[in-house]
Amino acid sequence: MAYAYDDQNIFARILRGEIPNSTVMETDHTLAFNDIAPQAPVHVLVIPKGAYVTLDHFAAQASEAEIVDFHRVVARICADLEVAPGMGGAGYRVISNAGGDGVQEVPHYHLHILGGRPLGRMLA
Ligand code: DGP
Repeated sequence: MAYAYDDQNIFARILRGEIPNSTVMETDHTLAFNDIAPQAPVHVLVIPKGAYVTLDHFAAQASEAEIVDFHRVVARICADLEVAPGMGGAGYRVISNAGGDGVQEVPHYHLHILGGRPLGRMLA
């Protein structure tokens, strides 16, 4: 089985500059931008620039440079937006939806960073 990447998905179009976005941070390998329908005061989407569908696809096939860069961007955003507990923030939640059961709307790997309010329990 191979991962099938649809290069017409919305985030691929954002990466090509075909659709505007509210960029929070950009590096050689990673782009982070505000979610169009924020669920919390901080709701940032972090995406690799490479063509990966899900977290497992990214983790299995991205280079170490891409994987490290992606997570460093997550850390810098959590610090910059003052949600990182280790940096004096009150906390955050990271979500990655995958596939049909995960209700993934956009088939380009992304992490949601949510914060800026108490997020409640997600798992019982
Ligand atoms: P999901 O694939 O279910 O993890 O969620 C996709 C998220 O992407 C959802 O929270 C809404 C957001 N989104 C969809 N289209 C756009 C867009 O064109 N711009 C931005 N900034 N966010 C989008």
